Amino acid sequence: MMKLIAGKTGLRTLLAGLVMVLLAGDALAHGERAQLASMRMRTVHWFDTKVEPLNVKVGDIVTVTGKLVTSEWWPKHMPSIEETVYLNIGVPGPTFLRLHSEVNGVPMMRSTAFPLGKVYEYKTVLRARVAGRYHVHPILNVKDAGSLVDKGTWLEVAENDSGAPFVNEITTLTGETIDLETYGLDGVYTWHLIWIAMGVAYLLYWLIRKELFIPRFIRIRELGSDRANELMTKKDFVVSSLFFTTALALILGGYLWAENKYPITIPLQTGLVEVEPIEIPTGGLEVVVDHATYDLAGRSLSMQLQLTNNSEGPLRIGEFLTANIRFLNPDVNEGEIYEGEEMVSKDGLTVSVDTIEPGQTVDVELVASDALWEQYRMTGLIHDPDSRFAGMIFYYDENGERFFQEVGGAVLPNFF
Ligand SMILES: [Cu+2]
Repeated sequence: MMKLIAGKTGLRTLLAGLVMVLLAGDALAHGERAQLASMRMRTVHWFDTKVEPLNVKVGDIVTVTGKLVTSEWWPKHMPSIEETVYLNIGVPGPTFLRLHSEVNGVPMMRSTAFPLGKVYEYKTVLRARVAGRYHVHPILNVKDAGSLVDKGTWLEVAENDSGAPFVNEITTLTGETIDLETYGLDGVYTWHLIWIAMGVAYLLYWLIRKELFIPRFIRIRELGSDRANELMTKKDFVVSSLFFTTALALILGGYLWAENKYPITIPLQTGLVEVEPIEIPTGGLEVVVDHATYDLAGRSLSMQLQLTNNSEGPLRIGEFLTANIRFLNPDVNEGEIYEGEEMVSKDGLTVSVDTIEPGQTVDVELVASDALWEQYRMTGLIHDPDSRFAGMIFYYDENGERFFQEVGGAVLPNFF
């Protein structure tokens, strides 16, 4: 019998271990693949994401910069980013301090609103707090819709040389210098202990009375609910009253203690900051999407576009971006790939017309194909009840200057 139990426990431990390993595997992906393909394609187009440096020590500064375009194809069933949105960094736990963040030059410690179809350039300055290896993602928390995540960049944080504990010193408005890592901790511990002691004492009283839920439930069944008051003895009444009075006294005492210890406080600040959006630099290229198909077997998206070049010089299409995946046109060979950047298909884009001359209107086929479609679970877009796609095309003039704009429309699946 014992052996059997031991065997079962062993199996259970093994299973638990297996589950942990599986969960850990999932945690590495941070949900970047979990979100609906249509949501990743039609909400926010993140690009030029740069995390630097990629190797730091505890206490060092890390800067995250990048740009994003809010999609004109924003799903109608999703709460809009034009209401309330908050820029943050997605890392596991409080492993960094966020020292500063800005969008289009405006300080962004509060929430804002992003009108659709515009460009936003952001910058976030972090200080590494805990050693480890992190997948750092810029993230937008959209009110009522949840978080929209950019792709991640691996960042290594090593222990600092001295091994000294991390300090986060600030000077308060009253001129006092405090370390936020430890400030007020004694008070937190003391008050928690006091309340835990109260709770345990109350439980102990009823445990010693040896009458908890089930015996009392049975008694009430015997007596009938109109005689339930008889369960309460005089002693119970006195003890409960004492606990009640002590709880009220502790609440009042806690309040007075805090008022006395921290006489000058201001409430947590909230509010909406306004940001001036930047217009998309379309560079005189007019795009009409004729139709688009998603080829399941070929893991590729084909777009038939009609392009009109209203600019002075020739234009060449260098990149298509959707759901944080970059498909680069190797013939144009423009567009920087940053250190540590993921989800880039270096030769994933083919363009049927190499150069669009000024004044010309041409039909162009764009094919974005790569195994990344499969790897990032983008094939799910064919299960979408409103089959639409959106993405960004990036193009260059003869001097290598970059322009871009969003393309989008209906997409038909192709099963053959
Ligand atoms: Cu990640």
